[in-house]
Amino acid sequence: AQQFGMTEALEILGIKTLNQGTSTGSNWFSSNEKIDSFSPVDGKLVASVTTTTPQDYEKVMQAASEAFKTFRLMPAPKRGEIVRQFGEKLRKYKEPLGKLVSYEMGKSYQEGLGEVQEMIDICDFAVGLSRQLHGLTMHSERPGHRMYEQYHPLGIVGIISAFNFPVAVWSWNTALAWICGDVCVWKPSEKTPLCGVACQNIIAEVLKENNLPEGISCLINGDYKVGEMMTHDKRVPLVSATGSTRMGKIVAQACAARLGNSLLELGGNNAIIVTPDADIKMTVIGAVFGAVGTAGQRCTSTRRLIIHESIYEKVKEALVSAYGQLRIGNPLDQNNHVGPLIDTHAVEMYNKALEKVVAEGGNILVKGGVLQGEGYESGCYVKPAIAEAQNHFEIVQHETFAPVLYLLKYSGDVHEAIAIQNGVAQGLSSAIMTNNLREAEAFLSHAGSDCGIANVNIGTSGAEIGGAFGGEKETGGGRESGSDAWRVYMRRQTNTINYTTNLPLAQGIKFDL
Ligand code: UN1
Repeated sequence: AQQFGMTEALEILGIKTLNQGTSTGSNWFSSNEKIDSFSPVDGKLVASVTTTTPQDYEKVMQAASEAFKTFRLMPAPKRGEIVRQFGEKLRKYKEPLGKLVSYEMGKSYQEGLGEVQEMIDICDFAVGLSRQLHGLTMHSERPGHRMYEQYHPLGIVGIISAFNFPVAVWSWNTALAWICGDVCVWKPSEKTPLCGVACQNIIAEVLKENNLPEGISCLINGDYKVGEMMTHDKRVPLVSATGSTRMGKIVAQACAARLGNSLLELGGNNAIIVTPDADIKMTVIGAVFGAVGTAGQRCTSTRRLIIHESIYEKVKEALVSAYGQLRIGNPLDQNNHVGPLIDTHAVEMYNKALEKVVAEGGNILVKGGVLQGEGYESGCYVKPAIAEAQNHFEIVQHETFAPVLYLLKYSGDVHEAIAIQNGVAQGLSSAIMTNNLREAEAFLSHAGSDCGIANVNIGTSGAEIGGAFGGEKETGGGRESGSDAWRVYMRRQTNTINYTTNLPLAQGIKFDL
């Protein structure tokens, strides 16, 4: 049951009608320009945020640079304690924050809560990791020498996040960066700036309670121009960016031009291979959640089903019947499965994709359309659609951030299906539904799926935080979240120590004076 309404949730999170948009922690700065955040749920103005000016950005960078000097000296497990307290706060604020995510972004309340849960989980993960930032020791080739490696804090980490996971992706980056001794500057999507303000208010509480300096967690707001302040800034050794492939290429080039690092999480074009042995019931649940969850606006959303011809009709019928059950409407009403798209521009893209698939020779199986009338005033609610298509269609090759699912047929063995699955520019998530060991292992083998995530008997979306998250090819190659993704947030140093009174040179070189 929901304890309180949206007005109260906004109040708990410290959201005002007009919010200052630049922050170094407890210090906030405002400018004359503002971004209005409209909810795709009801089309209403939620609140506004002021944008970051170049002068404000300078203040942020100065605070961050200063903070780094002390934060890097704090023992990692003590930094872990700060992240632990942040996780505790997130538990406390889970409901209002989940609600804001749902209202500002449009995903279902359950998914909003799920997103906050991902934040809590990554905090727990980072706390443990704060005692495990291990390097290796190696044997020196010289007598009386010791060699080992250390991981040191990197500096200021810039984070550019997307609207679809307006809070979780920030926390994947910050929770790790903080335990690594870095300080963070975050530019949330200009489509979900209030989620940014709410998160900054929560972490500011923690930093204040621990008497930590300004600058450990900073917030900047605005469009790509504000993002460019960071990508071009030599003081930012790492920019972690989530968004479109187009955006990622710009970020990567700007960072590379100054030999800075970028960590990229870009588009996906995720497929589930449905083999003759697939469990149809599981396939349908996995595929439908993957295709319509978050209204098809996850990087991991299922966009393509590659179905064997022997069960094609059966799967098709089951999907059509499942789509018939979907309830579309206010995502805060827990009876609904599908909420709105982020804005009317996204609706346009959705409409174009459906037109294009028909123009290219596809066959619409479940008709789409924009919903109108009571409850749909925002103009952002669309019907999830299914089209029979072919992998080479331009529109199938393209990531449309909307609930459009393409059915593709294969007739040969699993290798044919894998070739279709890999036959796109993106490489984020992939899945196979099979009870056949040979097919499953072929899919996971060196010659199998070329994606960063490859699942067996699970859909493409909903990855756990414990694994490294990211993908290959046009997805950008970055890895965030679990496993050893933390290494990107640190700089590695190799140390050789001589504890003798001789100075032998490596490679046996003789150099006598
Ligand atoms: C994204 O869409 O940017 O695996 C992240 C998932 C979520 C994260 C998606 N845990 O679907």
